[in-house]
Amino acid sequence: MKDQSGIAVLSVILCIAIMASLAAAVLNLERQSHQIVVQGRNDLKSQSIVEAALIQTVAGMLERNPKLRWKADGPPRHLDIYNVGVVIAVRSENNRLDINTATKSAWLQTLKSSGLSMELADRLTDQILDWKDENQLARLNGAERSAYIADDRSRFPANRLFTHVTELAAILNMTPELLTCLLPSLTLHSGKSEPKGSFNSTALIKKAFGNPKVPTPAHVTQGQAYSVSISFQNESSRPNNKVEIIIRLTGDKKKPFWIHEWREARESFYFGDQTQLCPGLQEASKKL
Ligand SMILES: [Ca+2]
Repeated sequence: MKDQSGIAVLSVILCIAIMASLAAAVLNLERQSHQIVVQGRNDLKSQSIVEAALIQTVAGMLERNPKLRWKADGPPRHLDIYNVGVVIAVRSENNRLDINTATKSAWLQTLKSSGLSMELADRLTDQILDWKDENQLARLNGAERSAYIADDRSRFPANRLFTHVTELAAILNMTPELLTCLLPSLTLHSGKSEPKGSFNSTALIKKAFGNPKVPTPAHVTQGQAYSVSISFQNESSRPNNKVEIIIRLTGDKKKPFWIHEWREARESFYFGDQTQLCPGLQEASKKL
């Protein structure tokens, strides 16, 4: 009995230590890199709910018992945190197109599926690839610095990897309508050559890369990036609180995860309507 109770106490202490390290990681990272949260979230209760939800989510993803461990890409979870109902969805960033590592064919497939003609999809793909490759040699349908100068642009191809998905706005033939359509399907964090179409993918990714009809929860993997979307209603604050946090599980016990991005509702791409394929885009694409 003594041994068993000793193991139980040790287990509790270990659990508390993990939770404390997760909490410290969240607070540290938030202080370091999320001024927007500090500026925009004056409601301390809402902030506490988001932090608690994130800690519970990561703790669930790191749960030692495989049967209890949280999976990704399944139905959303409903938790009660500080007497507030919170909905949490964990999605693999592999469900999105990585704008730095996607192949030409993956871009073409995505852009064609968004409703662009083959010709327009081909042009934009070459322009996107020209923007991020190191050289100044324009591809067949692409554009380098001289094309931007001829179009009176003040921003020119960076000739390096993208640093944020919204950087695509500066591409020569990108339109705000097309970018709005694409953003929920894009990432910087999968490192894959093409996305995986899962039940939780956007309508665009499903159309381009597979269209599963039922949720297929997947085991989480150390080293991979995940989107954690958290939404809840807190009576004492704004009617709808929505936050999307992109994290990466590190496999390091001292720093179990990193936060890549922390998006408030207005800039979170996962809270838009993802069941529709870019309404109105056909009209917008005629301007290209
Ligand atoms: Ca280039």
